[in-house]
Amino acid sequence: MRVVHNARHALHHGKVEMFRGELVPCFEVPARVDDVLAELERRGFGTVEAPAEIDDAALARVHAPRYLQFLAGAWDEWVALDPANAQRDALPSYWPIRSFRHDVLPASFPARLGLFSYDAGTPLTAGTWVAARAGAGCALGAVDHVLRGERAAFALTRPPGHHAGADFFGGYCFLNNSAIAAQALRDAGVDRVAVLDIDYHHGNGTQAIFYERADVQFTSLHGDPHTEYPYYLGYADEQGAGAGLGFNRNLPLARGTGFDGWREALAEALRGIADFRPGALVVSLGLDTFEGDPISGFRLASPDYLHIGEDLARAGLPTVFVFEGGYAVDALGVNTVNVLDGFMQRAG
Ligand code: Q9C
Ligand code: ZN
Repeated sequence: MRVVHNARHALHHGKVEMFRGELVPCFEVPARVDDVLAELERRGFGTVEAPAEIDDAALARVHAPRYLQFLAGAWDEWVALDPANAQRDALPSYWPIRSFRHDVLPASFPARLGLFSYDAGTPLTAGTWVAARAGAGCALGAVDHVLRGERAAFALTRPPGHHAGADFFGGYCFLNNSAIAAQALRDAGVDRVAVLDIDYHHGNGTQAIFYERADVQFTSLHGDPHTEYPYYLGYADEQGAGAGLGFNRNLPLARGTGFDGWREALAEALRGIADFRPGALVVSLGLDTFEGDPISGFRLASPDYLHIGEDLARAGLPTVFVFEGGYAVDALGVNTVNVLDGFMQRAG
């Protein structure tokens, strides 16, 4: 399998995130991708390559121009507030919730930081824009391989993407790599694209981006938002709206779910995807469903990920895998490569 690897990922390196009243060390760390790369090498799995330079037009197919502009200049604005900020992550403190205006773009940088985000757990750092933009390039590179006839390709990048919406960041995500991949497949002429999100957390950004569309179907398996992040989206009754009604599917599962229950939900998700008759599949590949994950609550074990890969291959679709969450760094390489390996073994 072709692996398009973001060599610039470590330029995004948050120090701290806000958690229950204190700043704690980031869970989303550069070692995550390094561990996956090391496991690919150890097993001699796949061909690792760098992405081609990207065209920002592909980002603007998914993200709002004023949001992209904000991201591109955010670090310089942060440091301009106070030169000492060069040593600190930028974290928002204010958010325009119900009754506030979203159309006015405040001159204040901290005000715009809050306008374009939804949590205080997603630090923006000196290299965030460069790393995230290169990561979107990896997603586009993986799409190119699949368009050229490869059965599957993997975009190995961080920061992750599925919580980022058209004009907001959050959940460690800035650019929605999976949405950018799905849109690029559409733009290349694939009539119907399915996105399957198997990260522990609901892919609220991807859902929101495609919610009113019938050409991109979104399906997500995740921890029940009644108790799990991102809390405010990801419920089973969210089925899409307008032209997109019937093309969004959420399968929330209780915290504590093990592989048997999880795999039944996967089978159900894959039946819905088959009914849609897509020309390609984008998998938001989060590995935070692992029993050892420090911030999640499912109980999947390392060998289970081989079966996930096999089940996904049985869908018989050209498949773009996009790396998302997964924070048990020591097991992350094995679990990730298990999915890809199981897929290729079954795909032949
Ligand atoms: N201190 C992804 O997996 N908050 N994002 C968790 C733990 C945010 C996860 C709180 C979790 C976001 C891509
Ligand atoms: Zn996650």
